[in-house]
Amino acid sequence: MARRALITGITGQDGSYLAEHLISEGYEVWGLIRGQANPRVSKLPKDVHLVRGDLLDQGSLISAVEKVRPDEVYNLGAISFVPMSWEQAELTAEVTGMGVLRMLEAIRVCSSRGGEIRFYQASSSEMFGQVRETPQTEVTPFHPRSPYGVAKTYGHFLTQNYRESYGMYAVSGILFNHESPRRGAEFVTRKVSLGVARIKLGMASELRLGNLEARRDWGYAGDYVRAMHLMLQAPNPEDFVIGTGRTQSVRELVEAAFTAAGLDWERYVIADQALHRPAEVDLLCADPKKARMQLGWEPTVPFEELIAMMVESDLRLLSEGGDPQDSSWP
Ligand code: GDR
Repeated sequence: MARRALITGITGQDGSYLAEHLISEGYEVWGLIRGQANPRVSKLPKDVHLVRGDLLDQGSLISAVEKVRPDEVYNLGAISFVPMSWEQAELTAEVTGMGVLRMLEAIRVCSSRGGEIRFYQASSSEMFGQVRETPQTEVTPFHPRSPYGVAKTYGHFLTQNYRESYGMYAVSGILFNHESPRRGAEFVTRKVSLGVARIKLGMASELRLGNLEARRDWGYAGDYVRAMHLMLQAPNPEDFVIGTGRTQSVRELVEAAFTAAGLDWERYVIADQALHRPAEVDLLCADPKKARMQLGWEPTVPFEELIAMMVESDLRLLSEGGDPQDSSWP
């Protein structure tokens, strides 16, 4: 019988890539969908099954797990845009933090009736925040710098605690920034690739950004979902850092994106103080050695190639009249 996976956040960038990957591995894939008439559902692969539920609603998660009887649960659902977490801190705590507790509880209750359910928690490099060391590993201490980072840290420790308290197969992937043509338009890589495409096509004359000096470890989302799956196949439940081990500044990202379209970024980019965050994470850089050694995982798309792929995709999308805001992807 096909193994069954339940994915929360299936309509997001990672959820969509993970669903495709698991289907290609022979899984029966279920997505947890909240709200009525969710418009993003139409973009999912047609073999994905849907079950209703919400990370804010404990009973709905128990019902979903009971109905699907998954072998693996991937908890990717979250409020994931860091600036929004200052504006809606309580909601972020509820969805991104308490949502993990509710999903773990649903699994604990349902597994007590037999059958192991393996759990993957989408932890984040934002937990490192004001970094204590570089590069960051599985044992680097956390110092989150946003309500989002704090909520993710809660979910991370809770996952570890359920593993230790109940012997559950529950793991966290500490994923560094990962991007693709499906990235939401609010995140900096996609904002830049869309901005470059608009300027190139004569639809805009400038691009306003915040802190150009922040440094991130940017990889390709399609590679990172493979790591999620590999983590749940390991003989023992353990946490892993997933990243490329290389770091670039937002300025370097901008330069790469404009260069990919044959434009000079300095003519178009405006650094706007109003877009700076109340507390910034200045530098993130992964040490993915453990994932390489134990999972055999390697990133395959270098930074410049990733950015060029995104610019090219947005040039195509906009020249065909597509709307990047319609919750869809090319
Ligand atoms: P991040 O991603 O906060 O690292 O979290 P984001 O792309 O939003 O920001 C990266 C860096 O770019 C700087 N920046 C800007 N960011 C945005 N969004 N818009 C701008 O105009 C802009 N100008 C400069 C930011 O200050 C920041 O330093 C992402 C999310 O996907 C999280 O959910 C995830 O957990 C982490 O990555 C790993």
